[in-house]
Amino acid sequence: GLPLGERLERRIVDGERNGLEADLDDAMKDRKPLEIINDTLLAGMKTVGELFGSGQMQLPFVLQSAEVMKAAVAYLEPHMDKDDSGGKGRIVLATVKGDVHDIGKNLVDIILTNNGYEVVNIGIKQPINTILDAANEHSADAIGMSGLLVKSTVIMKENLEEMNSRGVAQNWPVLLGGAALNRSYVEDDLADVFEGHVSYARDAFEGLRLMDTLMA
Ligand code: B1M
Repeated sequence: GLPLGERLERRIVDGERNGLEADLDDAMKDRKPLEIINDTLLAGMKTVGELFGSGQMQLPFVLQSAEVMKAAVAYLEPHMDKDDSGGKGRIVLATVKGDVHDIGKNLVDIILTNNGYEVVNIGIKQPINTILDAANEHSADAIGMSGLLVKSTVIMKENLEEMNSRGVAQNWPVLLGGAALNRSYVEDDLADVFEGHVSYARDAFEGLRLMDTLMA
């Protein structure tokens, strides 16, 4: 058969869940859970995105891959190093209105939670209203929005404009992430529009670094 790393990557691409746990146990013998996610499982999801984007893979199979990815992350999560004191600050995290993609958002949740933040993860397809209500209700220190669709980049802009018009732009620094964004769109275009502080996180680890800077 294939070497373990390649086999795990294939599992994501093929959406093959049988035997997943045994392979992950083997992989954890010489790699940390986060290394397995970053170097192997995410490579599989990237291939899925390419195959789907080029018409070589149909949506139901993408969904199966996403489910195997989620199962793998859930299995690895208890084995991660953690400081889950929650004492470094509190962030409300959401996938924006109209967008169901949540694997990246949930990874951000795990990384922040395991590194001392309290994360209020309010789920997918969240309108700005709900996001702001949650930020108020939980006295959040920051807001994080995720979105993978090109459409979501427009929604994020509208959300920031809505925060301006409600006069709450200064209340929470905003972190944005997701595959359709890029640094200059966020840090040049959106930062120009927004009356508060907005920054771009390329991945979950940059999200953590940004939070560490913002909360320092
Ligand atoms: Co969708 N999908 N999908 N999809 N899907 C994309 C995004 C797409 C690029 C695929 C493609 O065409 N190549 C494309 C968008 C194209 C566009 O907008 N131009 C697309 C499409 C078109 C769609 C549908 C419209 C398909 C349809 O119905 N015809 C539909 C949309 C439904 C909707 O949202 N209304 C749809 C549905 C789905 C599934 C349900 C099948 C499934 C999602 C399952 C789920 O999430 N529960 C799915 C998947 C799996 C993908 C791809 C293949 C993989 C996404 C993923 O999980 N990646 C994706 C291809 C791609 O992204 N290139 C695709 C792994 C994940 C860890 O990465 O979320 O980027 P990501 O997170 C990264 C960083 O971005 C960052 O950190 C993470 C890494 O550390 N990050 C943050 C993310 N959020 C952050 C927030 C932060 C900080 C960092 O702070 C707040």
